[in-house]
Amino acid sequence: RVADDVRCMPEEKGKLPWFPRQIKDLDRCNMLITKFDPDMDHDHPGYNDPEYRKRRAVISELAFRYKQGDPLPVVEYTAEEISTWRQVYQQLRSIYPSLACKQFLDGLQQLEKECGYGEDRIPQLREVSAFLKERTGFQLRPVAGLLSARDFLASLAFRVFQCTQYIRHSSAPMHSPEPDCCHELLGHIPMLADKEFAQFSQEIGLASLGVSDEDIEKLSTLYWFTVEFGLCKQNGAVKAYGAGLLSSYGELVYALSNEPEYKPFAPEETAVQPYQDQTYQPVYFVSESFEDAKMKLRKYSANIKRPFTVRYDPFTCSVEVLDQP
Ligand code: TIH
Ligand code: FE2
Repeated sequence: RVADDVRCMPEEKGKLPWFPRQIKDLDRCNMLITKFDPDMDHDHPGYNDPEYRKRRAVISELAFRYKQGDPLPVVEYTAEEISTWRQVYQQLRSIYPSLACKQFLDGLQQLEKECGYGEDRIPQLREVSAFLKERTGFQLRPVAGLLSARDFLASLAFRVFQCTQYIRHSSAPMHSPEPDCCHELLGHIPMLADKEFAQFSQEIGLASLGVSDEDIEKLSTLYWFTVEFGLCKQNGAVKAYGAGLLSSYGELVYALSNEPEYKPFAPEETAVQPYQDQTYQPVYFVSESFEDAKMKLRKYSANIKRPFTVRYDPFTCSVEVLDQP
């Protein structure tokens, strides 16, 4: 733990913040944010449910023990957990065709056909990771809860997606302020099966390596308004591609109603837009297309001050650092 604390100290003058160079280094990218934890947050629907908290602790332990390259842990879900999943799946599945973007619907259809997705069981990270690896090279690793932005973004640089494995409390299936397996499996995974979106995600990750805390804040805000809560135009209609929308029945319906404000996606402005992490967003950003979002993000990233450039080497799963002073 001491090493971690030192690593997270505010950057010393002139020294680059540490960042992972090899996929193995992701074992050190594990700084959790506990603000939505059921043991810490009195408003969490599981705060007064000791059984739920015990279950969370068991599943967290699996993530704490995980090392890069280990087989992904398998969780045997209880009947109550599967019933929460069923409710979430049924509700969302019925509105996806009219509200989700095409890439998402394609990904979900493949997962239903080839990866055991359906309302009767919660898919295991192990099988989903193998599925993604074949599609876009993304792989999963288990995480015990909400990660710090720096660590979460760094893993994307390696096409590694850190996934929670517990499920939301049964009393609140329509929205959760913290990630859970419904959010990962329904929100993120279908999108990560799309090549263009996978590349977009990795590029945000690569842009984050070794940048200042201030730039991490901006990149994580960009991530928030795209990967988590992004909307895009398709055939003249606005559709959802953000995982935070695609895993929350309540917010998906709200986001595509005429209640919230829409703004065009423009990285310089989007990066400094204050955001809401307790409940629904008051404002969403709409991209013309993924291609457009990717181009704009690339332009934005190229302007972040960093005394070196990075390149990902897929043969060794490592980041090469070029032109370092
Ligand atoms: N609000 C999402 C849901 O209910 O599934 C979960 C999260 C999105 C972004 C952060 S947590
Ligand atoms: Fe997420």
